[in-house]
Amino acid sequence: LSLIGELRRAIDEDELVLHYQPKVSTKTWRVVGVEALIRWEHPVRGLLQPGEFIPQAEENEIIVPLTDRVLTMALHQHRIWRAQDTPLPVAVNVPTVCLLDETFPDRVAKALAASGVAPGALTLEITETSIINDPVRASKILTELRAMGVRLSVDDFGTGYSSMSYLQSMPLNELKIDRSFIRTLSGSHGGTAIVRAVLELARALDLDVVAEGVEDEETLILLGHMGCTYAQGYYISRPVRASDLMAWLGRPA
Ligand code: G
Ligand code: G
Ligand code: MN
Ligand code: NA
Repeated sequence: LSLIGELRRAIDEDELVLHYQPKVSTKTWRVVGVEALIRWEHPVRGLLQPGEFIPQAEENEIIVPLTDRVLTMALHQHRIWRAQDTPLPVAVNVPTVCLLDETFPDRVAKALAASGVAPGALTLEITETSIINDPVRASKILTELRAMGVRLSVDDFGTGYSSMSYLQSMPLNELKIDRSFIRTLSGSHGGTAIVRAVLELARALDLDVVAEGVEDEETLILLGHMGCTYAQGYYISRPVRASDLMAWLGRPA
């Protein structure tokens, strides 16, 4: 069976699972939300990471039902957390194909309605490159999503080699500074210029900023001092299954 054929089966037979990586406040170190990251519990090959199947899925129409599945699972998990008095906002990664698909806002609306989750509890992470691919179409779809009350975040910010003019015209809420700029903050690297510039830009445009890829305490503290409000990364927590997240938060699963 081809990978795509197998993925079709995986969707039908519930082999796809989500892990969750917390996003924390750099001031209080409290969790403010989680990013859902897909894994595949393959019956023969074991637990597969997204890098092993997402790139191929994105070349095929299977990415559409796969993304719908991820949305449904993430919203369902939010409902469970909410019932446990832990209503963590969830972020889902949106592939380019979906961002440029006119039926996407409607599919998101249906997933929200079916789960009974408030739109504001959902963040969609969109890569900068997929916005730049087709800014006119992206803008139309992002405007519809924003009008529904969903939050919009630009993932991997700073890697798209873009003019950044889209930042003014699109209804965004958040920038996630790519980890390549965060990695050089601590130790002897001393590369703070880009991060400072992004923070300044975000302040002017009234956007939240999340630093990705925080791998040590020094970086987390430095980000707080620089005025970066939110952070995510292995130092805080790796992506973990939902039950482990509750344990990490010190709550019964
Ligand atoms: O979890 P990991 O670091 O291996 O993720 C690798 C890449 O796969 C990241 O770029 C991430 O955005 C992407 N990815 C993870 N989960 C999903 C998902 O549910 N949908 C899509 N489209 N991409 C995902
Ligand atoms: O493209 P996206 O930002 O969605 O990628 C998320 C991926 O980044 C996940 O696969 C996750 O495992 C990985 N990731 C998260 N935190 C860190 C980190 O601190 N260091 C590194 N190297 N990767 C990270
Ligand atoms: Mn992401
Ligand atoms: Na990223």
